[in-house]
Amino acid sequence: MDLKEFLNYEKVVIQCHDNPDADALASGYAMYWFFQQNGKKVRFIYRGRNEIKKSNLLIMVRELQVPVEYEPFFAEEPDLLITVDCQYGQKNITSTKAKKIAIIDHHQKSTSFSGALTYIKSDVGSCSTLCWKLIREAGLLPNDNRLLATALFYGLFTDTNRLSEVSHPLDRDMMDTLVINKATVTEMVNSNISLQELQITGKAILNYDYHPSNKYLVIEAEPCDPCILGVISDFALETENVSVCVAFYASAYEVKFSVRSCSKEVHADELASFLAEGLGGGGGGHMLKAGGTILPDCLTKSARDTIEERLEWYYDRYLVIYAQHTKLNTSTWKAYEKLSQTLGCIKLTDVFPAGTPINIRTLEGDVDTVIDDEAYLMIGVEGEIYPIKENKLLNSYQLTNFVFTREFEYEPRIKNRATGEIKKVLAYAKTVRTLSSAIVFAKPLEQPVKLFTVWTEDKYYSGDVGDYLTVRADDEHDIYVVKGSLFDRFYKPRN
Ligand SMILES: [Mn+2]
Repeated sequence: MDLKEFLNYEKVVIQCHDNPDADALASGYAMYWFFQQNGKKVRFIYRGRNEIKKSNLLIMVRELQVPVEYEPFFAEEPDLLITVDCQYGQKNITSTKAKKIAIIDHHQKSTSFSGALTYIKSDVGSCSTLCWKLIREAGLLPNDNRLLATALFYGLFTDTNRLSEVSHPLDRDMMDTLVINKATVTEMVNSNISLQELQITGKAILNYDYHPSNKYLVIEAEPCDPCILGVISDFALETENVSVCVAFYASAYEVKFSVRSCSKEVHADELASFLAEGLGGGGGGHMLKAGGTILPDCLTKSARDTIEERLEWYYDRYLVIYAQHTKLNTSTWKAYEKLSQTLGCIKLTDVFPAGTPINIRTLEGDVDTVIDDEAYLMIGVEGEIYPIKENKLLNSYQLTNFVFTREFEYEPRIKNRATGEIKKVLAYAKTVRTLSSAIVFAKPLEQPVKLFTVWTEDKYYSGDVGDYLTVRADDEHDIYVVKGSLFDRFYKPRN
């Protein structure tokens, strides 16, 4: 989506969802500012039955001068209507007539409305992040308006449970870049919960549902600000013999839930996507903290029954393998030969000098390290990035002088932590080729597994039915999972 194309429209209205939250307000603010800076007439409205009354949002509108107007009876028909943090045609936004409609959102795509221009990225933490990206691409610097920058930060902050559920690198880029009014954020953060919500928190905790066999807790709250769910689940996880907690509420518009895990056998983000799968929502987050949404229309029973049932499935479905202590009986498995592959690699001293402290940012997360002469980065077949030492690299791969190219959803970047200078990696990437053709035994999985490999004792890899469980012929503990869709590309049956 290129915002500059929108400058051809005469009358532009931006609308966020009814009962706006901080992310909706910040997103609309960013769009409003874009048109205003380009000398266009623009309005930013919200509709619905309720006027903003939460105290943190009142502070936000007042202190950050959010140019939003409450227009329950809006009757004009703009040339362009941009809906932010929601999708035109859905229940949570009152419909406004318009000649052209554009949608910017970070929720799961669910609009059936055709003919709209859409920019929907459901894996980022806030719509503010998307608006921040769009207005930068259109040539504006959000930091030129400190109040807007603060609003964008607060939008991400509240939509990701105080940043604890942030996982996308774009969200991190925005967090690192924005220059904000800290005092205003502190003021908003400390007016976040009303006394009534404090009571909701207490009542919810009294009605917990504990499952001793798998040590998880399910807590239902009355509909409330989603941040309350994070408060409840963070707090409840501190209880002894509780290793996973799911807190949720069900309102007419959505079921929101928050997942916390301190069990190494349960990644919170994986459980969150499992709970929401096929139910019109999605999840975000990381191993320890995650959250998600389910659309009530997709439920065939109550939200509580659905969540309880899915939790039971989740615990029943996996076989857990600790590769270090496991010998698999591979006598009936087929033998395969590993095919030669080309991958990418980057010598880190080509990017910054040895001794430089760096931060590597990828779709999978951030890594901090210091460059030394032996340090390389590998770019795997699916674009995943991981560090590797020179001797290990030369043992398995042959370096070539060919340039390496590929498309990334988010191109990894390396930041010099001493100077703040940021470089993208692709310009430094060369092609490498595998040297040996290892022999492996492999078998398609009949049950999902969680595999702790020899190298990753505290983090598991998930394999689903149809993926391959693979063991190197020369090392029975070298067990790993290969995606079913990729297996034929990497291995051929041995004759
Ligand atoms: Mn949002």
